[in-house]
Amino acid sequence: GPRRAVCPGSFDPLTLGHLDVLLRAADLVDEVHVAVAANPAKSSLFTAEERVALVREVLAGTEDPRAGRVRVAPMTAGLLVEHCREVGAGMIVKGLRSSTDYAYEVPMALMNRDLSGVETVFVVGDPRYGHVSSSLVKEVARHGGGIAHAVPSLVERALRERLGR
Ligand code: COD
Repeated sequence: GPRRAVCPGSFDPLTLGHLDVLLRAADLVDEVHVAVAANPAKSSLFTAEERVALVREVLAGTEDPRAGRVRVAPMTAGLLVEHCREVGAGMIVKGLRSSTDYAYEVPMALMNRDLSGVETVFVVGDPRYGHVSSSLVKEVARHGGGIAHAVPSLVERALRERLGR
């Protein structure tokens, strides 16, 4: 059958760093399933439905042929490995920006493999987006700074609307 990978995250909101990881994951497998999670440790600016819709709209608007192999859904299962089982994926693909990401990601990768055998594959983030995170983008946008270099234009518009600018 088709090889499937899950790309999980909060995507609050989708950045160009995320988009690069999703499209590069699509180079590795037949189907990428973006799992939009509710991260209880973070308070979100966009609802899960809004975050899913933004990722879908951005993918639908890109000319990149890899976008056609990427699906987007909310993560309904509590555990990521359970979501992987539900969509039939044996692989998780994530992006690494720095040693901080590595330190945060490795225990989760080991736990997920221990729980279910699912492998986590890391792509090294494009250095153009090494400083780009959803939280920094929100903070800069909140204070009126420019974020056009960090997020797709649809997301930039959604942020301006949400923040009333
Ligand atoms: N360049 C490269 N990679 C990037 C960039 C960038 N500029 N920005 C983000 N990324 C990567 C991140 O490293 C991450 O891998 C991914 O994109 C998503 O990032 P976020 O910030 O949107 O998502 P997170 O970190 O909040 O997501 C955490 C999860 C929801 C994946 C995690 O909490 C989880 O798996 N939860 C489910 C519950 C569960 O199974 N828990 C047990 C885990 S062992």
